Amino acid sequence: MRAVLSAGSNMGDARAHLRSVVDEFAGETVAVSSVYATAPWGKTDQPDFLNQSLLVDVDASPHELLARCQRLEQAAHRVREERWGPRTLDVDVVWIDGYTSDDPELTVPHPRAHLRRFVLEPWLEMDPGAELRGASIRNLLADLDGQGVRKL
Ligand code: A4P
Ligand code: MG
Repeated sequence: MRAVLSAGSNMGDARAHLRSVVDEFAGETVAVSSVYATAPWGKTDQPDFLNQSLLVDVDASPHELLARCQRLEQAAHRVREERWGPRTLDVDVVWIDGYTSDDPELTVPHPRAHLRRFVLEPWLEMDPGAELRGASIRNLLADLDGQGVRKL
């Protein structure tokens, strides 16, 4: 099963938190994006994030993949406080090939992915022909304005 994951951190050692995700999926990774410094989305009065995406090919069910992502968040001692607020590590399942779900536990594609430059830009880097909700990532990006994203 192919999937796109998006990792983000803006607390503590953000580079190390992102590395923990890359390490977890090292044997199952098709492509990994650069690390991007990104302006906070949603709640803007918080530090910039580092974001990175992975295209993985895992021998697991969608919920097993989510559980692996959540274990990584827990290992980074993530404290859930305010919505869209600062976090040590957030790992979202952005897209799964041939799979959609509106289950609140695991909504796929991620309901806000198409609005987020910090998700689409790294995805475009990994897979320039990718599509989301019937639109090319490239066109979705062209429709977004603002949202500073800088490849490091
Ligand atoms: N859940 C449902 N679908 C999914 C999915 N596709 N992937 C459920 C992951 N989780 C999914 O998640 C709450 C619940 O969503 C989980 O229990 C899971 O079962 P959460 O991560 O605890 O909630 P949250 O992160 O506080 O809220 P939300 O709305 O999910 O936040 P997001 O969407 O993850 O956004 N700005 C920049 N620049 N970079 C960022 O990385 N991240 C956020 C968080 C906001 N602004 C940002 C960034
Ligand atoms: Mg999340």
